[in-house]
Amino acid sequence: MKKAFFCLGLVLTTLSAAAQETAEQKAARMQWFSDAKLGIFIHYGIYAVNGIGESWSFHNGQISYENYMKQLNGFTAKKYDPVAWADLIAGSGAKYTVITSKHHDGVALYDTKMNDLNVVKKTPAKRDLLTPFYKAIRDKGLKAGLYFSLLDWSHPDYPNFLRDKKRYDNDSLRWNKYLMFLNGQLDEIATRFNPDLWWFDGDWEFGAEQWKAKQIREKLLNNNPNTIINSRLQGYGDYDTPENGVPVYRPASPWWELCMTMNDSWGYQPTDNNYKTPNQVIRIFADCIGLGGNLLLDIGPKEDGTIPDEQVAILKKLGRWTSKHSEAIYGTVAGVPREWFAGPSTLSKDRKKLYLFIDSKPIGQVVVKGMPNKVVSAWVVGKGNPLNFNVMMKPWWSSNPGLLYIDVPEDLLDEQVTVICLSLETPVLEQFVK
Ligand code: FHN
Repeated sequence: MKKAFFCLGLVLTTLSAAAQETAEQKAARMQWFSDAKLGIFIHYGIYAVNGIGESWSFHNGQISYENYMKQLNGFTAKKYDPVAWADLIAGSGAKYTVITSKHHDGVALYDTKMNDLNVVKKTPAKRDLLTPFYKAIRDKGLKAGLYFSLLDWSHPDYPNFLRDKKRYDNDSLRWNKYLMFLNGQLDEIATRFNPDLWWFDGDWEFGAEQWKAKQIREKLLNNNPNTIINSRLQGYGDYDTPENGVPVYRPASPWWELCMTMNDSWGYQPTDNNYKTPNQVIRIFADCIGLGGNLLLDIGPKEDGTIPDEQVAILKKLGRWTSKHSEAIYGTVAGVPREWFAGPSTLSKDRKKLYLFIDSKPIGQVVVKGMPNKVVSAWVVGKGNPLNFNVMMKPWWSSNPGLLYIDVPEDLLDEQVTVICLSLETPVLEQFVK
């Protein structure tokens, strides 16, 4: 009982720095995230043993719970090399990563003290997989995020189990026991890993009141005033998380991140070969940053800790492209309206450099329509070659900005997406930034 009061005390942390944050303070807290642009999501778990759907496969009845959990016996992590993972992630150009600490199946990737359902106690891997990964990621200077499922379909005090089978309805004692368990895990993760970013999931099964979402937020920000929380905390998060659907228009939130699978699966599923091509991934990435967002690109390692070849290949191709075009990517803001340029674009923070992403082979010159800012010079990003340009249809007596034509010789085109930079005499006005 004593323990119960202590834990609830932790949950019900009151007055906090988090609650009093100003818009400027929030913008400062979110700055690294805004600048980072690319993150790598990792769904690593026992579902990789059979190569089936993470958690959902038992919840939806494709496999029995008992057989799903038999995968614990086959989860070896025997070739797990967190330093190699960190190298690959950093090489892709990602500036942060988000790894599953626990998916909806309740199996923790670290040695939680709150129950026995973790890879240390229940699998041949027999070790905490998060600590060495966090070290490797932080050694590389990357930000470290953790995915955590609020719902836990395995926990005996969690109301929901299978799609058509509940454990209970309206039992506040059991629910409070679950909340103590949940908060116990959050406390140990906060203490041991101190994530730069909390990526919650599974909030849809209950409302903010029931989760005590406000208290969770306050607790995590009191623990680390610089941490960031994704949107999936029933209204108490910091940024939006559209999933597997590229926004066409800029989302309402100033901070957002598209989370996206490389094929159609989050975890390792060998039968799913519906991979996006590197070109598609790069173009989607350009769309995201052009609309002021980030891309959180998912990989699903095999049970032994190796990353499927197709996924490695995509990360490497992405890495070549991000490294060549880094000035147009990191630390930029959303670009100019599509009426000006028919493709994604970004702007430097001072809005005096406009980066145009040319994602197909131009027939003739590249055109920018209606931009009032005078161009001082233009070049190919990553190569530096100066480009010729001229303005047409701008009579001296007219305020019409005219048409800006830029020559982009074919031999300067990138094999994926070419980026050109226009250096402007004056900043693009904020009202024009998409
Ligand atoms: O149910 C999960 C799913 O398995 C996966 O983890 C994704 C990643 O964003 N989130 C949930 C669905 O929104």
